[in-house]
Amino acid sequence: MSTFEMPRGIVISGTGLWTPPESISNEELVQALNTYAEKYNRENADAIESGELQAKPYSSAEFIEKASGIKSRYVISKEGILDPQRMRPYLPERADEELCLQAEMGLKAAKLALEKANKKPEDIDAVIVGASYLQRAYPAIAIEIQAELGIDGFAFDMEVACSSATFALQRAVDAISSGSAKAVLVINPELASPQVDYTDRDSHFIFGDVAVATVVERKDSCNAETAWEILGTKAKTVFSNNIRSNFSYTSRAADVDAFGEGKLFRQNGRKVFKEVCPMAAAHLENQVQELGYEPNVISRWWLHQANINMNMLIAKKLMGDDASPERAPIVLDEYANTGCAGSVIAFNLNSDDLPVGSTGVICSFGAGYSIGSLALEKVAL
Ligand code: CO8
Repeated sequence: MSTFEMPRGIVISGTGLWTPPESISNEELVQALNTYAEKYNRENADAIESGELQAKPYSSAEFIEKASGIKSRYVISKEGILDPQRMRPYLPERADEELCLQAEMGLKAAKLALEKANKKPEDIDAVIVGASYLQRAYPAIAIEIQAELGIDGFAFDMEVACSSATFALQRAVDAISSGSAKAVLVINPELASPQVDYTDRDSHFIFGDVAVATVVERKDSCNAETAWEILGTKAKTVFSNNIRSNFSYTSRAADVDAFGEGKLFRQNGRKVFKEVCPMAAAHLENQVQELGYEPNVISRWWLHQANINMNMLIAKKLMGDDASPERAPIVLDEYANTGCAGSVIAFNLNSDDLPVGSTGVICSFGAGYSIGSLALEKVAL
């Protein structure tokens, strides 16, 4: 498997970031879980005493920040998550005639990306929505957004967990290279909070909600003053059971509770950490070397945002003593793990300052396992 070197002349001309208005601090989250656990342990004291049930362990804000680097996360709806009687967001169902929540989030990011790229919906001929979870199977969220923007062309949804954005960007590059599209709007509305078990101390702190979008197009049609030319893309998957989400429409036919024990997000975080860091570092080193660069000369690494210690380790493997937050920016402290959106948020917030001629890599790594990356160079138009 080698880096896909497409003909030069395809650029990222703009990205958009939509951040939900509500944020939850570690302290707020921990207080909700600990209140819930206290009540659960009190109400089930006899069963816990007899060994029939396990006591719910308490969470700690200090642990969360030290183990992950996460200080807060944005969510669509905070109140239900922090209610010890509920422990999940409250997202009322919408009528078929209304825009669904994920399409609404994606649309906001898409409009910002179009504005940044100086593009109108009529300039776009394909829409790809990539996300870790999709609110429904069909009609595609991408087609809903396409209709809302009035885009003529084709649209589809895809899921590759944390690599849904980088893999979708690679699909955009493929479509433009092959001539099936001229300008593609890639949208990543990560609606993470409904899949979090907020009663589980191992994972209640990990995720946040957000939406990002990216315009990928031919350089010769680009209206922006500067853009990021795509030098190469690289995607890799290796099967692993260490990160799983098991809730499924087939649960109904298997006579099990779709959201019962073990059906929401779960992972063996230590194993993921140990296995994914070397894989991601080797993947990135190979990619830039295949393109004729040593990792240390790359101006910026917009890495996947799951864990600060993971990012520091990977940055150190790539840049040695030159590794720094300036060269591998961190956004997970504020946004937490936003699935596939993290590296695009890092790019959106930390790329305008770089001069023309700078190089950079957007990279994701996560469930599957999956690793996806795009090597870029800033160009003037
Ligand atoms: N408070 C206090 N103690 C805790 C807490 C807590 N909140 N959580 C765990 N502990 C305890 C554990 O129970 C354990 O106790 P003991 O030693 O008694 O068993 C102890 O602390 C140590 O626990 P861990 O070994 O789990 O702690 P780590 O130091 O390994 O840190 C991490 C845990 C932070 C999870 C870390 O392992 C990590 O980040 N690993 C990388 C994981 C990663 O990147 N995963 C990717 C997940 S996301 C993804 O790929 C796809 C999902 C897509 C969904 C996206 C939707 C938008």
